[in-house]
Amino acid sequence: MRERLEALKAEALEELAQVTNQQQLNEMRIKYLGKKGPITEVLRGMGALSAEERPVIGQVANDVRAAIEAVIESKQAEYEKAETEMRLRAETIDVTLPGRPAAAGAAHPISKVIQQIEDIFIGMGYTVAEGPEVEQDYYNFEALNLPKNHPARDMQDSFYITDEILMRTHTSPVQVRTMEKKRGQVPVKIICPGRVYRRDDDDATHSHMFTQIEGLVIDRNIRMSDLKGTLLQFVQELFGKQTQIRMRPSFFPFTEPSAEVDVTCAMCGGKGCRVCKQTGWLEILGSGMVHPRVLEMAGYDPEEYSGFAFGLGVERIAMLKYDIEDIRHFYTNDLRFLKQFAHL
Ligand code: FA5
Repeated sequence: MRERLEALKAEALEELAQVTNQQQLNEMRIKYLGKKGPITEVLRGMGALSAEERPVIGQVANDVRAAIEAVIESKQAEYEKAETEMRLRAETIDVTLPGRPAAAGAAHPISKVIQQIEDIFIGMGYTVAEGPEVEQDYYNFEALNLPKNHPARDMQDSFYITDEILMRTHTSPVQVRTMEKKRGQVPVKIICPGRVYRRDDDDATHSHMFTQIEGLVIDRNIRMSDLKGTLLQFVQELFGKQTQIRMRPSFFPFTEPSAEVDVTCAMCGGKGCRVCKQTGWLEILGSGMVHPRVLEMAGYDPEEYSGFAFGLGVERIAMLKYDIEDIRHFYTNDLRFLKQFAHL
């Protein structure tokens, strides 16, 4: 029996020396150490031995088993170490590798220009008001001294939803809504940014949907010079200290007198160029002293109060400030265009 065990040991160790992978090792473990393996079989036959021989052979059997186990364990440890190393190598993270920047979005250039303009007026003590884009004919026209069939309605070709409801053509209805809310109290000092809609044919300087910012100030003793001073301060903050303004007499049914306001052309500094059509000036907004009829309809006594108002086109201002030649760029969602303004 001793010889049989020694032979088993030699055979097992030789076979184990040939083992090259985990699967073969598992098979060896089952073959030599398993319940149906040769060592167990030898041990089962020990009943036939004498009482003296039994512990001796038992010891030999245990030694053989221990020797085989030791080789298997050491091979097992070797494989585990190799596998761990392989996994570590595969999962290594190079912490010195520069990260991939996440693509971040940015506010639309028009939103940014609105923000810049709001900041300037908030700095002068104005608050920001808002009104609906789907508006009543009354607020968009009638309360602004433009009764039905008034020829000046043609100045702003409109999208009507019903006879009485339309897409607002300008931000001026917010003037009326604000005055109604204030119920005759002064001062009123608001700006109102928002989208407006007109049945204009789209071209390089016109869009059927664009953005205006309305301004309205009402108090006692508000004069045309206040309007001029405010607008000069505004354009110099927005375009630079060298910028000048010029007021040209104009007509709006809701202001009297009315003026269109030009700024010195930023491209040529006022000398005359292609952009300003050699005039040195560019138009940016409409303005005037609030018409007494408009004040009266909104609950303000025109004998006691006066005010000025203006309405500017944000896209036109953005085009001037950033040298953009076509208003349609703002609305065609070309990322190559939009990304240029991400840092503003
Ligand atoms: C008005 O809309 C008046 N409500 C402005 C106003 C307010 C006058 C308060 C007096 C007192 P106007 O139609 O001119 O005015 O438009 C004002 C500005 O909007 C223009 O100076 C121009 O910059 C811009 N604008 C007008 N039509 C378009 C268009 N189709 N596309 C882009 N911008 C436009």
